Amino acid sequence: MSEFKLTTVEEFEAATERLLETGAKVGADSWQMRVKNQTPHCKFGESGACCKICSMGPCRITAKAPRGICGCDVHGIVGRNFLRFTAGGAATHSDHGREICHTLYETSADGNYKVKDPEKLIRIAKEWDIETEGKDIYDLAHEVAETGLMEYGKPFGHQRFLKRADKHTQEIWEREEIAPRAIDREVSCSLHMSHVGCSSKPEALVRQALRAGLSDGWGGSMMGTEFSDVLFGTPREMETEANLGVMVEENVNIVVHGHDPSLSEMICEYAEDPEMIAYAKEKGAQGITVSGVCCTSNEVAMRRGIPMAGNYLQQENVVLTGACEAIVVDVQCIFPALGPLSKCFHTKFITTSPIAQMPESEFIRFNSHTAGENAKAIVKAAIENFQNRKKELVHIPQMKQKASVGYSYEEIIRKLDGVTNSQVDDLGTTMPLVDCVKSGVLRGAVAMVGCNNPKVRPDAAHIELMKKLLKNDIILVLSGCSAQAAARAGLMDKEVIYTDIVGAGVRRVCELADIPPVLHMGSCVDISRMMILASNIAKHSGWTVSQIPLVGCAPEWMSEKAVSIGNYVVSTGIDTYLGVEPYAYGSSEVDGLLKGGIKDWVEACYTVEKDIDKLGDLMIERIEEKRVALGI
Ligand code: XCC
Repeated sequence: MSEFKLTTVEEFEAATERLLETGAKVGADSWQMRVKNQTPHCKFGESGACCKICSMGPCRITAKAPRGICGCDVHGIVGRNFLRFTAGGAATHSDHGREICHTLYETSADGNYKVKDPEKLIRIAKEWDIETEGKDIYDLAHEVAETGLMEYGKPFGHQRFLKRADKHTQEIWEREEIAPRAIDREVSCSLHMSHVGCSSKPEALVRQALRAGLSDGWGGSMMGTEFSDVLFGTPREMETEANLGVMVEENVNIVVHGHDPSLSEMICEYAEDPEMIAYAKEKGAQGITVSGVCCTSNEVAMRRGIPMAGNYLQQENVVLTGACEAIVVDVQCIFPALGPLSKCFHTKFITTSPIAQMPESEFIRFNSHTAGENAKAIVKAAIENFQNRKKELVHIPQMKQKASVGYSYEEIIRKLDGVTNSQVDDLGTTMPLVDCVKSGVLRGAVAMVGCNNPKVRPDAAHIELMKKLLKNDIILVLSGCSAQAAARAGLMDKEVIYTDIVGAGVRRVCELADIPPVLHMGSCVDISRMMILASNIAKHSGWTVSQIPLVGCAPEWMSEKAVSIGNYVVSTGIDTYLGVEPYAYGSSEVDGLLKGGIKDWVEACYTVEKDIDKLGDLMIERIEEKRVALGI
């Protein structure tokens, strides 16, 4: 067995404790303190039984007051809240996708943004019946971008990308009337349905929640992923590192945080510019290190090998190192706490998007026309800030692991092709993977995704579940903060397969395909890559998606986006396991639909289990049940 050692959650926690001591010295607030102030949480809010959709209330449902003033019962109230929660997530992902469409529209041969993957662009154009012959690649990019933008508001028809799904899944969407129409329409319709005096029937509200989720996963998010690939390159296997130890004390440290790669890609470009590096040296540093937090980090790790400093609940830690010259953010998952926290240090907290404006930040408005100038100004400001460090506050926990990342759908197929070469469609085949599952070398797969949530011991659920599943010969595909938890622990180092953490079957497959046992597929929007993978497995194997020994899991989820994701994952036929309750348990009807009833519609549903070990057992059981049903 190998010498390789995982970093434990206890080691993560000890590093955080040490950083919080620095925080205490400078009077910094922390999420750990705020959690204490906010606990216990309001039970009405947590169970979804509080309605403040009109101003007659707020109405809170109890045994003594079973209906709101309008007469809506708890099932209607919880259902409306659940739908609004989903709509918030679908809007957020999809608006990110829309921004990427706009960036694609702005590409030009001599501009800030170029087409890096023309093949993918041509493939999408053909899929969308856009003439490609004899067309300049930038004219084509503009036409595809405009067609993509139309997907948000088109008056008729359904999302174009639905045709990518296997036939059976498409038929389910059609039959259940959940095939998403224009993305903005699904979000608006969700708000309309949940307005005072509209729907209060749980079935109707949950059905729309599924449709809104699908407009995200097979609409906005999928465009976000695909067009980011066209713009910045489709991820290929790449070596990088993860955890706070990727920050370098002698260098200017710039941390990128958020979700939209348009900004972080530019920052990375300029941080590599010899002129900027020389300037950093002039200011007393040895160089410039860019690292990342949250999904922006995943984006640049997947395409450039930029190291991942941390995930969602590590964002304050990067500032607490005292060695962060600038934390540069775009949109989503950014703590407003970074404003006051950065003031306790020399750190510049730079916001860049009109979508995410925060007090006590420096706002440098970023847009595609001025992207180069903006990025250069940000890198320069960080360099000039190096001399303002308070040396006595600097402490970077010396903790990092190697990680192989970059497993887009295309890259997974390429890796599988290395094992057997059997083309099925123009993107290759998933059959080697299917054969491993059929033979039992792999028992199945889990798509593990999502955030950190202080309701769960941070990162512990992700990492412990991954270890349990790997031991049981279940391979994992990951995204978002789950992927970063794995990378920080060392589970993305290919060496991990030579330890007893990994079962013999997973080891064999990983050795043959030369992959780590947990595959980093990207950011939150890249869960759309997982949908393509699942549908193509269904197409190639002849199974339906719901028959594949595959489940989804978000053990530490927290955001509205996560619920939107969950809804499109179950609606694609993949049972989904959560470690945190959605705000829906106040209604037996809504709760019952989510955890069982919707199975009659989409062949999959949710399971919620807060005991993480049990959650793992339930997933393994489900995978084994699916194997028995398939007779494999
Ligand atoms: Fe945000 Fe995408 Fe959640 Fe992480 S996982 S906390 S949503 S960064 Ni997507």
